[in-house]
Amino acid sequence: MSDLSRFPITARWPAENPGVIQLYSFPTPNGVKVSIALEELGLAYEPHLVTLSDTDVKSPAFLSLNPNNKIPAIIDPDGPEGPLGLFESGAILLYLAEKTGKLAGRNAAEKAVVTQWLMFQMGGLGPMLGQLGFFVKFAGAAIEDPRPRDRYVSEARRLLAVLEGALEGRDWIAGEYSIADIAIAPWLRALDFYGARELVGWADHPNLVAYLDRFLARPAVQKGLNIPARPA
Ligand SMILES: N[C@@H](CCC(=O)N[C@@H](CS)C(=O)NCC(=O)O)C(=O)O
Repeated sequence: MSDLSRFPITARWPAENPGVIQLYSFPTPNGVKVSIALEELGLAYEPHLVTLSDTDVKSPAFLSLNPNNKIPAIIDPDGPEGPLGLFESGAILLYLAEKTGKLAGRNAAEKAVVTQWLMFQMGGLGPMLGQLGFFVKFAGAAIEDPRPRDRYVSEARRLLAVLEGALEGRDWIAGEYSIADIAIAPWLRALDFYGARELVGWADHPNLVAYLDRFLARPAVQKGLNIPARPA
């Protein structure tokens, strides 16, 4: 029986099954990357709903696992050197792919390309579309100065054009389906939630439209998108 008591987060979100990966998350684009990867990889896990409110992500219990107060985070009781706590979705995806030997390329060259697109998402697409959402849908929408919003609209358009070109003639961004797709596609899906599809010319990107449909048709994706379940 695994003992996770050295992780203070387990006092606030107790592990019913401490022998499996503990997932602390909310179904946002960053959060679902991990639930989708866990589903795709067939790993056993226990999801815990951590909302984005300060009472959750800024609680001492959550900060003990991720001092950066953001979901997702995991504890793997069966880590390489004993139980391992981890945050940052990109790091978690790489860790899970390495643990299983799946979804990150079959040789060093393929792994490097998967990592390249994963970094493109982590350093570019995610932060830029996240800011776009802030200025179009959330609190930033009330700001009258159009420059921040315009800046993120043009960055989003630029990044979408990069992806549209890279997907020409291929189903998945690094060739085979990989953790890079699991990182990228939920962010493309978020454009609809932000009401920003028209702003960024989504319909003018046929490769992206087909890519997102292909991603959403996967059973593991459909399941992972709703884990942890939102409160009723
Ligand atoms: N770079 C981080 C970003 C995670 C992130 O932005 N999480 C958001 C939800 S999508 C969050 O927890 N926000 C809560 C807050 O900032 O207080 C990752 O990829 O894990």
